[in-house]
Amino acid sequence: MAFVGLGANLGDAQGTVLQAIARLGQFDQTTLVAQSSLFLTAPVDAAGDDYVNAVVQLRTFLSADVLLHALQALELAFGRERPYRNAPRTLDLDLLLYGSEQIASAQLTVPHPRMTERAFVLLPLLQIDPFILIPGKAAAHQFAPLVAQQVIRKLV
Ligand code: PH2
Ligand code: MG
Ligand code: MG
Repeated sequence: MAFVGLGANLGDAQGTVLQAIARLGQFDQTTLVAQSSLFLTAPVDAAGDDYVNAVVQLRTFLSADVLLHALQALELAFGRERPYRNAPRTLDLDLLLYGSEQIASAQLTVPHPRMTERAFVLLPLLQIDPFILIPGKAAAHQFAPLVAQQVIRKLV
């Protein structure tokens, strides 16, 4: 199972996230197993409008690298530009977890290194699977108290 975090804060963020979730379910050798609610979240370490965030669970036979490339292609299909770090974006797709694997390559770090510090990742993830383990770290729910002060509101 892979978990992917979605984020958008440019243009029709909610529409983009919903369309992107549908497109993730159409990836080769992949099924959409679960999706969280959409959340409206205050930017963390970033400027610009509030974000729409969500997390999805995928069953996939794609390798982590191939999945990463497919995620990057989908970002581009939604007009993603990268003028500077954490710039407002039409669509951000982050590979959060890939089974029980720990990956540290030049292109990819899994588990996503900041996922335990961010309510906009942790809370949607826990909504899908309250018992999910973060390989090399701990049960995800153990980090929830640390992000309790971050502003995040359920949309749909
Ligand atoms: N993504 C970031 C930086 N800050 N803040 C929120 N609320 N949501 C995000 O998706 C987000 C962020 C870098 O990818
Ligand atoms: Mg991100
Ligand atoms: Mg990203």
